[in-house]
Amino acid sequence: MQDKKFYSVRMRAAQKGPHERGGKHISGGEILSTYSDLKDAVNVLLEKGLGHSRGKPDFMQIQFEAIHEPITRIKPLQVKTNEMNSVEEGKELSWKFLEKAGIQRQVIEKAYAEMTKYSAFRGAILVDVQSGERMDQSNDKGIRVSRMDWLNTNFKKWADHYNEPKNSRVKEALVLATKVCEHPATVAELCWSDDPEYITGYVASSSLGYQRITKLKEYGDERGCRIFFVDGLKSAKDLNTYIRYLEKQPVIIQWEKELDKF
Ligand code: WAQ
Ligand code: MG
Repeated sequence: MQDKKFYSVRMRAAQKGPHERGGKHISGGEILSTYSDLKDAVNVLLEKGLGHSRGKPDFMQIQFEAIHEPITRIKPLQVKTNEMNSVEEGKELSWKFLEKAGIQRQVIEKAYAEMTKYSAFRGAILVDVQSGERMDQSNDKGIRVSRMDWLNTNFKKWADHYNEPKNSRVKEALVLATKVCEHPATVAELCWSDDPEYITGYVASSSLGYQRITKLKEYGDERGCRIFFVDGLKSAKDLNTYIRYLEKQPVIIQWEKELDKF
């Protein structure tokens, strides 16, 4: 069967002017939509940006474009929730997971020490697991992963089956982590929100799955984190191919109960 045509719909919102003129990042979002659902998709993103805990935006851009590349379908990462008593405990567990994924302690230490520099970005930064150095040259933007989604009916079936939260935040984060970890150059991802009231974060990798950690920052803290630890990107060409995958490769997450048994 031939795929329906999909459109990539993207939003970014900022305060005190657009991002490129120094405005504060408020919210961003990405959806894959059919033509007939475009109105809803734009509306969902509009509402996401308007009612945000980081503040009222005075700049917003919403755009859509047709996707011509074939869409890859991938299974969601396995989810586990780790209940924490404190942020310290949460941070410690995130270290353990990153080490388990094969990242050396000094690289994790450097990433943690430097991450406040990146905590107002609207995208993610790439860190080389060999050198601990940042690899992308996106300045103060970060790399924004796009063109991925999970059709709601399939997501709800999955959430019912595993008794996982059905909110769009968990869905969006799991979609992003699944896309990012599918690429062989990704060793692991470390993430927590820049929304002041949301303190659950995660470490994800193809072998660890999506490990939710219920306390990774203090309430009220607006500093977010999104780091992709990468390996094997030996040339500028490799790096560009990886970034192109993150930004442009269309991916739909699809869970099939029948397939899950094997
Ligand atoms: N691509 C790259 N980086 C992104 C993207 C994207 N599409 N979206 C967000 N970021 C970066 C950006 O720097 C944000 O500041 C930071 O991540 C946090 O984004 O309970 O809500 O959307 O399982 O605030 C994780 C836990 C929640 C969910 C993460 O992130 C759960 C979250 P936010
Ligand atoms: Mg946010």
